[in-house]
Amino acid sequence: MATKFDVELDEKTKLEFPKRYKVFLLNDDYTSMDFVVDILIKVFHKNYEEAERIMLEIHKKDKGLCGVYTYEIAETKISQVHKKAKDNGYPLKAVMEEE
Ligand code: TYC
Repeated sequence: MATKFDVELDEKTKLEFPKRYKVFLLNDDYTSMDFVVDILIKVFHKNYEEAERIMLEIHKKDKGLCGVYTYEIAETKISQVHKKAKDNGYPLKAVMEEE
């Protein structure tokens, strides 16, 4: 049975869902298709078919959705992409947008 105490507790413990952020890869003229597929598999946990589909979508439409995450996870994915790209001499870029 709800009491005055229960109502006050509910107001104080109101929970908000964390905001979610879409992470996109951007097209460029220099990064190899195989490298982008590899990034989609290793960083974004896509299977080969899905990774190839997303890579071709980016290649044709200039950007493609790779996943939706909380802010810190999105930021980590972007850092991982930029580090792997830099280590391999590619200019591949990832960006995030609030959902
Ligand atoms: N456009 C690149 C090429 O022709 C391939 C590519 C796809 C690059 C997706 C970046 O996010 C990207 N080699």
